[in-house]
Amino acid sequence: MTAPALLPLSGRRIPPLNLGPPSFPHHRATLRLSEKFILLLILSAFITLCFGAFFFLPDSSKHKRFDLGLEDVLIPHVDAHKGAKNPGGFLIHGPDEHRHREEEERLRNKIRADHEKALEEAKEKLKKSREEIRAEIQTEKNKVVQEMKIKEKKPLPPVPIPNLSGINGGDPEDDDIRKKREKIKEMMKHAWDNYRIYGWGHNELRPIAKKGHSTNIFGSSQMGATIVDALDTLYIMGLHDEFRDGQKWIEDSLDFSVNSEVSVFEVNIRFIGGLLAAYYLSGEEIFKIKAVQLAEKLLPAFNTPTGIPWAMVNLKSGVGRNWGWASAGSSILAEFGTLHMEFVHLSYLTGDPVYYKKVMHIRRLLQKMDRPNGLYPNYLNPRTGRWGQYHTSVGGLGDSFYEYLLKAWLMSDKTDLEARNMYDDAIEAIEKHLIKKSRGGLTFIGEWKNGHLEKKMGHLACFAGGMFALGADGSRNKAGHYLELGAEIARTCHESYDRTALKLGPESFKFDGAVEAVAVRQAEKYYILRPEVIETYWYLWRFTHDPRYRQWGWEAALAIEKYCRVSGGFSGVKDVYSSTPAHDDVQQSFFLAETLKYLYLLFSGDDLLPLDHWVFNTEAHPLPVLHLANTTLSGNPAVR
Ligand code: DMJ
Repeated sequence: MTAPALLPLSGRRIPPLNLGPPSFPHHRATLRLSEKFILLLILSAFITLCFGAFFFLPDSSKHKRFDLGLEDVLIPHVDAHKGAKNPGGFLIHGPDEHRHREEEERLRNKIRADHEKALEEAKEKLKKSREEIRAEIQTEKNKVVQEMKIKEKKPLPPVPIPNLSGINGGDPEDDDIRKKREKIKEMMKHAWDNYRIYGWGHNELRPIAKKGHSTNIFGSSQMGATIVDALDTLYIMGLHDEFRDGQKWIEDSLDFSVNSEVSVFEVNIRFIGGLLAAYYLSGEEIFKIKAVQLAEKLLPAFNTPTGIPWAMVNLKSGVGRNWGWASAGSSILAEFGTLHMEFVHLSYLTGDPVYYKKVMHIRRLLQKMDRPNGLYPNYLNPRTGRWGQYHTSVGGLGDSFYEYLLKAWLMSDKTDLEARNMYDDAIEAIEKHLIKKSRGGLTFIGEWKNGHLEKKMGHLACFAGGMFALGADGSRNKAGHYLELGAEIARTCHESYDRTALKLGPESFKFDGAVEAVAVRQAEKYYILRPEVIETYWYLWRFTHDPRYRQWGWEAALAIEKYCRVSGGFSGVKDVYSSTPAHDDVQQSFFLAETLKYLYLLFSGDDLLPLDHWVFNTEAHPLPVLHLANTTLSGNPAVR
């Protein structure tokens, strides 16, 4: 990452003000009702004028007519010499002509009466007090909201439900492991209960100040990010009362019709991913409906000259833009490249290929581009379709793009070979140019910047240990090699934890001469409850059953309990090398979505969410494998 101090969350940063233009048609009804009355008045005045002109002008039939064609269609008229014309343009004579005049008169009277009624209503409105008008607007608003709710309840088309085995269970036989699992569940309850008390509905929690918290990635609205992110963890832990509380809040209060500029990537992985996982686990339709509503709001972000989405979109106006700090106005690889899983599921569940087409378009575009040294740079300009700065990283800004190539293949029941090939090509280039061994024998993943390798690895890049292990099976005859590589990355990341005072890892660490796996700059010494190292332990545990991964995971859990737990929840710490660390006073939503979920899975049996049926999105939301071979998602590589 380029500026870790500014990257408190997933490595994406601080957007400035929203300069977006007006609203989306969808929401006008609910939010512009007062304007409706003004418009009504103007319209009435205009109609009065038109009618005045129409009735007081001399009868055109007695004079020379300017036949402009349209007139025949819009107003039935009479030709003085040749008889009347009906609306279709045929000539009418004798009694027919009389009947036609009567009909015309009747129509005029009706229009006049309607118009007068509208005028009267408008006058009545103006006589009312401000409060009365406000109350009426509120009633109308409520009506629209009610109608929308009814619409929301409309079921989406049925699709074959994928294999959902393993959503319960995982009870460990070993007593010690069972106790550890129980402890993780208790930590989850502590995090959730405090959020419930002090931060309910806010995006995140300040566990020391004991109040709500949010950041720019969620926009300016309270969208209950922690609720949505935590749901599936609650579900698999059997915390069903808490799950139902969250569901109720989502039903009653989660509203996407807000004038708020959000990160497309973050909202996709946390909200759409979280809602879809909650839907698959619980079968509750509301989650699917909300996911689809939100996805519709993200679609305008793709309205760029290239189809590469903007980083941010205003949920109300649909106006998008990129982070001010991104090189040359670029979109970020890890952001526009981390939509595939959720978008394929959206197309699957709705039967609407629009989502699928958006992500496949991104893939096509990337396939056509030159890649320096076979590497994907992190920045791509959505206007020109050209790379920005040549910076490549498997940590922040690049990370989950590679993850989603592999997971697209896994999620398609291994039929999306195109994605698998792109993944294999990408990691071969990464291994060649970015992965090195330190003098002390630690394998690390550096970053390619300005033509040279920076020997620094971010906490975010530690997820790659799990990714290499997950992708070992199905690789180009190198399964053993990738499993080993995954294990080496896990060891390095464990070292980055072990070499600190708190036994928690820094945000990024260096490999420079005598310095190995240690943060050097003060701004890189923080730990914000991130999951990546524990995620890697869990994947390695599933594939090897080597007890060291459970032991390392337990060390991390104890350290979190000891140094991050406070009375109001869990907080990040500012310096993992200080034995008396200051807290940052933020309980990140991904702590509940990912860190605690991976810990819980680490101490569960493999029958809970088995990896041949479930693929975890980058926010640890499990989505089922789809058997797409017989499904029509136009352009689906499995079908072609
Ligand atoms: C999460 O939001 C996701 O894992 C994302 O891909 C990057 N990292 C954060 C947590 O560290």
